[in-house]
Amino acid sequence: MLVNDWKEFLIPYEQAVEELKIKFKSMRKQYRSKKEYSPIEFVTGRVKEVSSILEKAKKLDIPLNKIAEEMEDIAGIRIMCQFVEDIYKVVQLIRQRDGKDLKIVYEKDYVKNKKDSGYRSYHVIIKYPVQTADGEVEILAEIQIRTLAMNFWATVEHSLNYKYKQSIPTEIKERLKRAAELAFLLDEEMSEIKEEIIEAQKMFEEKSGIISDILDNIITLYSLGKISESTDYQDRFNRLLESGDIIEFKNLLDELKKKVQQYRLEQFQLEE
Ligand code: 0O2
Ligand code: 0O2
Repeated sequence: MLVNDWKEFLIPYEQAVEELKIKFKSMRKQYRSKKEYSPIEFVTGRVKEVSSILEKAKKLDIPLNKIAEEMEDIAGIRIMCQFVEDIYKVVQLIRQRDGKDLKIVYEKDYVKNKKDSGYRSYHVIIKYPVQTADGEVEILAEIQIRTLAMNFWATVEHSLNYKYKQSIPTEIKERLKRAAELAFLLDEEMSEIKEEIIEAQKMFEEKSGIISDILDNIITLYSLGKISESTDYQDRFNRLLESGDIIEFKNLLDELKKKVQQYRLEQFQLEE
């Protein structure tokens, strides 16, 4: 192919990369505008260099007239996530679009089944329609979904591969494999911290709910004319605020609820 032919050949791929980047970046924006946690941290994309296409075609024995059908990653999108679980949420988001603006061809889970090199990422190969001046063309694209730690490892390993022209010394290969495991350990550790943070947030919300119910019931007691009892409960509540755990708050709330119910019933019977 001549230089100009390559330029023309790559136009739909460039368009696909731009469109897909916008689509995934706007998913992140939508989560953020709803003040929700986004499983997408950031998105990058690239069209493979002509020299890399030629190299890969040679390696995989793909004739030049079959590149469009057989080379899956001429258009590449990379989605970075904070946590491993987010990768699967993003895969789910992509699956929801299957048959709409893209078609999933197949998926490769290198997160659960790491490659020999130590590489981890989730790959989704899609067919993506691009509208061109000559009508619609459907191109293949590869979406790589990975954590920040996986991305860090893959970037360093990729640049070492480049430096050593694919033949990294055995000792360095082994060290890279160990580093990949350490990166994965970091991901697992971060996931556990995430669970703890979510747990702590839930506890905080539950405690705030109980505290506001206690205050409501103390006010109700007061409005039912039980002034001194209401003051006693207020004192107990103040002491709990200094050192009480959630169980003690729950117990105080149960006691208060029973009292309020009892006094309401008495008042109702008096009125009859
Ligand atoms: P923002 O506001 O910086 O997040 P283009 O210039 O149109 O070809 P793009 O996507 O702007 O394409 O450039 P590129 O280089 O593909 O995109 C990289 C995007 O990822 C940029 O965001 C970078 O800021 C972001 N990025 C790169 N590395 C990191 C990183 O380690 N952490 C984080 N959080 N973001 C990173 P944008 O889209 O310019 O927007
Ligand atoms: P580039 O420069 O990123 O575009 P093969 O390349 O034959 O092993 P195949 O069938 O093309 O595999 O698909 P695979 O294994 O899913 O890999 C496609 C892409 O995933 C690669 O593209 C890399 O981007 C990435 N990848 C796969 N394995 C590794 C790895 O061990 N280390 C790093 N850093 N990246 C990896 P390209 O064309 O190889 O490279």
